[in-house]
Amino acid sequence: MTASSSAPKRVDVVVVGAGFAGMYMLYRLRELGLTARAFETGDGVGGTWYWNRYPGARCDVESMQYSYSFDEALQQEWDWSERYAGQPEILRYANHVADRFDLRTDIQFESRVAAAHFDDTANRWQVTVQRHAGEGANDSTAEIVEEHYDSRFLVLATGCLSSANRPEFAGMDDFVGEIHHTGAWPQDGVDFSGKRVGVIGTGSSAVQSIPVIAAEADTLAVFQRTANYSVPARNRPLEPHEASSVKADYQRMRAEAVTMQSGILPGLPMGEQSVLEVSAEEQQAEFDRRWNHGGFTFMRGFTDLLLDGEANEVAASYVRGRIHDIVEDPEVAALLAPKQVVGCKRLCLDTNYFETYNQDHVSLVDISETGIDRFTTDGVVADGTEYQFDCVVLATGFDAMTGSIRRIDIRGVDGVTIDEKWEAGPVNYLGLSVVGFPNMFTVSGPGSPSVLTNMLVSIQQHVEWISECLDHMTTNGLERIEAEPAAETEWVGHVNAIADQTLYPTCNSWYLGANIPGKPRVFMPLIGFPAYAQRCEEVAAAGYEGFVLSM
Ligand code: NA7
Repeated sequence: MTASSSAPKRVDVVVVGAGFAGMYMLYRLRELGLTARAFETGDGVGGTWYWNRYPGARCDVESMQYSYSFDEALQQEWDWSERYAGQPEILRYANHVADRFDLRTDIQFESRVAAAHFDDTANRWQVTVQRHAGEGANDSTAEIVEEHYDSRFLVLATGCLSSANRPEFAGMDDFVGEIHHTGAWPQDGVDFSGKRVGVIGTGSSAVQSIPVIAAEADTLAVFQRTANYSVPARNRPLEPHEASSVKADYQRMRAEAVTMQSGILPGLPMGEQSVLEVSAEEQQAEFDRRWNHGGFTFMRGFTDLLLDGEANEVAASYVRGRIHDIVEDPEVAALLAPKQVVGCKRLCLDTNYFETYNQDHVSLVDISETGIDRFTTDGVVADGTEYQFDCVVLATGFDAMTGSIRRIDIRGVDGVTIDEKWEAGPVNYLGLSVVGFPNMFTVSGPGSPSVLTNMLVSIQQHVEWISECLDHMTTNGLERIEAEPAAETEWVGHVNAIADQTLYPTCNSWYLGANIPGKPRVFMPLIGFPAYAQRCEEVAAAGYEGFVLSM
């Protein structure tokens, strides 16, 4: 049942989402003196870190770097307990930020932005928000109340990995056990003790959760469609002196991080030569050093690992060798050893992932040829065999980067929907703007470095650029900003040309949308943060080159 509220409320900006992007956007809008309202589907802040509560969920960027840098007192007062922060701690941090800056008063929780239609005459967005009313908010029979907002700007802070990919396997509804998606995990957790558990997927969420689930479950079977590369995270408690030395030098470190392609300071110095220029012994020693250090630094020892197939194979075969060393059963090791380019699908960081397959109650089911056939009342059928479970975990990832935008009914000029506009792929200008959708901004949208970087770094850069743009418009009495078609075309070509110089387009990754049936195969993120940030600055300095601004 749907009820509609009265006249639209007028605000300067509607922000969609209250993750790290939405929260910082609100903060900046307040500083500009603009009225803003953020809408969030969940009942709390944190975005990705609100939803991904699966066991073992952890950030792959080191905690001292995965935080906001815009407020000196904030970065000095917050204490991280581990080298890589776990989800509960990141969520506490998000809540701390919300409280510290009193952001909740401008956030409406349990409220979904269902539609946003651009009024071409008034240059304003008409936004429809849906929220469940009263008791039983999670009950589908609860009344849905629609509220309407009339806003000058629309900021989509919807997150890159927030629209769960939930494959529709035949017979799923007949299954009598529990089914949980890692990206929409129950707030109260899941008790696996004494249970027969199946995990579908072997991406990052699976790699992080499998060792933790295995420690609790009676039996665990993992269904693997594509073997994935993972290197040890080497997570550990942070020593007090490590945190204090970073804090003493935070400003310099943050400034240096943004000169890195990924916006992340490397744990070990970056390599300066091709892996093919050094001897086999030197290759081995360098990979050993990085493997033992832990983390993404593994891929940063040589200059060409993601540029040259032969160079990549040296790193790939090193990881395969490690998998064979760790996994005792050679047949299981062979199945776990990936064949594709290493780093092409996002590299995973783990804590005892491959070791977990040495436990007697853990098994690996190869579905590379057959896929999942169907669910039954008691379990899952693959390759003609039924596997019985009490609980199945879908670690099947996300409709990344565009999913949470496309599920909103967004209509721009002439009523064109964002779905229509992006039918052949998410065209955009600077990953910030889309032709035909004036006064709308995407934070870490497709076409920007986003998921190839420390997200907090990219979010801050985008939010600050958008804030300065809105300030410029307000100061100059400008009502409307829209990207020019030629700029959009040039930008899409630029993003593709850079990707094509690398090995990224060679495998079926979610960067390409290849994990979602029917999604256009387009490399969505832009490689390289520093050149991108510089281009954004130049565009602004040149009076918003590539945009049309009008009264
Ligand atoms: P990912 O990395 O997209 O992994 C999803 C996994 O699920 C991957 O192994 C997929 O196999 C598998 N998958 C997806 N659909 C199916 C179906 N229909 N049948 C069988 N297996 C399937 O998502 P994650 O949540 O692990 O990680 C996402 C990002 O979050 C990660 O990169 C970090 O940035 C954090 P495939 O490889 O497609 O054959």
